[in-house]
Amino acid sequence: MPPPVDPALPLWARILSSRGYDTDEKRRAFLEARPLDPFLFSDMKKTVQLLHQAIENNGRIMIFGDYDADGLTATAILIRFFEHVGVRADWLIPDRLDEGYGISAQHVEQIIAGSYDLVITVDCGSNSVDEVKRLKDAGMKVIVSDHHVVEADGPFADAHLNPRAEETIEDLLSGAGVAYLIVEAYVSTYEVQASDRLLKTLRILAMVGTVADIMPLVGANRHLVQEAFNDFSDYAPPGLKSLVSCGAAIDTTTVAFRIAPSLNAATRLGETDSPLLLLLTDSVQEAALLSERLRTLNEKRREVEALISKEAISQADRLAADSRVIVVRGKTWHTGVIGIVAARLVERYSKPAIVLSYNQDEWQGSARSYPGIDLHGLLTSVSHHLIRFGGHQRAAGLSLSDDCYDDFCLELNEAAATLSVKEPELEVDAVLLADDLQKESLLGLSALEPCGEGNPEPRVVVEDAEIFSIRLVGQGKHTRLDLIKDGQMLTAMCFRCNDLGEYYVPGDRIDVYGRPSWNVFNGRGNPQIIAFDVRPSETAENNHVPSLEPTAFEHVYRMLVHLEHAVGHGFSPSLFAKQLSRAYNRHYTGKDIECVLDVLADAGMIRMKRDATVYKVDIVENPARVVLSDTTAWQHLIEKGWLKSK
Ligand SMILES: [Mn+2]
Repeated sequence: MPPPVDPALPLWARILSSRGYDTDEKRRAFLEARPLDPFLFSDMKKTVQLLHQAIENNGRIMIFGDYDADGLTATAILIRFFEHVGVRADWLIPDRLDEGYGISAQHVEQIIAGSYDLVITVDCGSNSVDEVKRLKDAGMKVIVSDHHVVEADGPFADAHLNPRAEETIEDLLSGAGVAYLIVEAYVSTYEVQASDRLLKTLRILAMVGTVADIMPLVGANRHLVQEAFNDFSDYAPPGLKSLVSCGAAIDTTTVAFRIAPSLNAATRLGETDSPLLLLLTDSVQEAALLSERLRTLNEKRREVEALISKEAISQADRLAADSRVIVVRGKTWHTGVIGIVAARLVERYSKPAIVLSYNQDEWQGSARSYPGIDLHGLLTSVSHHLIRFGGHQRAAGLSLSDDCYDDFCLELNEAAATLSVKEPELEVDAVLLADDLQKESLLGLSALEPCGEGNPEPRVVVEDAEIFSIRLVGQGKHTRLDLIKDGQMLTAMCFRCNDLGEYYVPGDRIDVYGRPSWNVFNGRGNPQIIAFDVRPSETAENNHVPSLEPTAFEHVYRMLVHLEHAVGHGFSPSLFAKQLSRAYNRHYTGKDIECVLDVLADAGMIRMKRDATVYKVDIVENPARVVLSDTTAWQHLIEKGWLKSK
């Protein structure tokens, strides 16, 4: 539950308040985000001078980038800048599949062979000490611009720009964001024609890198993304426009789910030039051809992924039901898509997943975690089986030799079994009040946009609403609930959810969790909530004081045995209560059921797992003889007066 917040504040302010912006001043600072002064980077002045030197001398310039959407847009920003001031810059982007991230010894030789005067790295380089030194020894000036965590000590490049290495910079910029600031610093120092237009276009590219690289959309990033959205239709490079379907508004969802995947799909399949050329072209015709090419590659990526997913799922289905981590492998699986496949498996099985593919005499894999499980910690505990691994809590990469595979799987599952998994809690920013259902209040939420990483979409709970009607919509795929809350109507849309009707009937009181909005349809507006969860109303349940008779335990246990197969797969206590009430002609509520289940579990008669609103129960075969009234849970009920003892 959110911390207590002044209920007199408007909804948007209460949301910000619960996110830590708990004074007017902090809220204003959040909303009126400012750009970052590029000269806060201690090496920015020097960077600008090096750039100027190269431009004046018409020097040979090399941009070394990265193959993901952030690295590609960062590269495009600098190439476009040099082109604008009349200097050609070459680029080098490593191959995602054969070379991997960062500058290698071979790249260094390749760059030296090209006898460049200035090398600028973007979105990489902060830890490439030896490579940079080698370039400098060969007589080149090297500017490293990056945003990854710096592990190397001391200055090793002619200029090093990395927001993480600057004490005065708090913003977590993307690689493209850093590249953009280089240009901004340059045009504020030297005269550049039509610089206003140039900056607007480059800022749009930086926005794509920022959103694609999942940078927090607060502070300077929030400002940059807001401005770029405003400028998009007038100043975006034709390549980006061609990736957005006609008429679609530009927002973080479009960038994250349309633009970035299209750019990434090409490099996943080993093609680096076409996405970069798409970002560089000013010709609408060329943009159309290249975006068609990316669409084809993205289609192909989807096909490859679908095929591997299918094989992975059939392997995962054969794994023991009690395995804690899904590990699957395929000799020929395409390494460019195994990360996406792992994410699909996590979604499907609600467990961490590792997908391995055989490459260069070892199994190379991509791992994704399930909320509440520290994946990096888990891999660390079995690292003696691994050749390499790295990553963080939610995602990691790893490699292992073929003969380690079985032991690795075994020990990984053992390690995972010892973890206590925290149930993901439903976090909300605010409790929706009756006044919040007004048009002004709901439209006022637009002040919080753009939402994304670091500034999620508003999540609220509507407590104790009464169901007026339940309808299936969208060819039976979604559910629409019409609700009455404090005498007002509102709609809850539950997308990709069509079984609510089995759990609830009109008249039931529920809590709805979701994103509130003002929905306009056919010229008429009404309050709506895009629901991500619906639960029996806690207030209504809490107001109900259980008054159980000892027979309740027998009733529940019998029903569990009767429904043994079904309850093992998960059920809602309120639905169970309805069936039980009907069977025994006595009124039970979901809360009664929960109390009874607690006692049965305490007595060792059932094993119980709770996942959000869903309970899973296994009946213990031949349980040890126990007296229910000896359990703590029973005593607890007696103390509360919820159970009448004989
Ligand atoms: Mn990056």
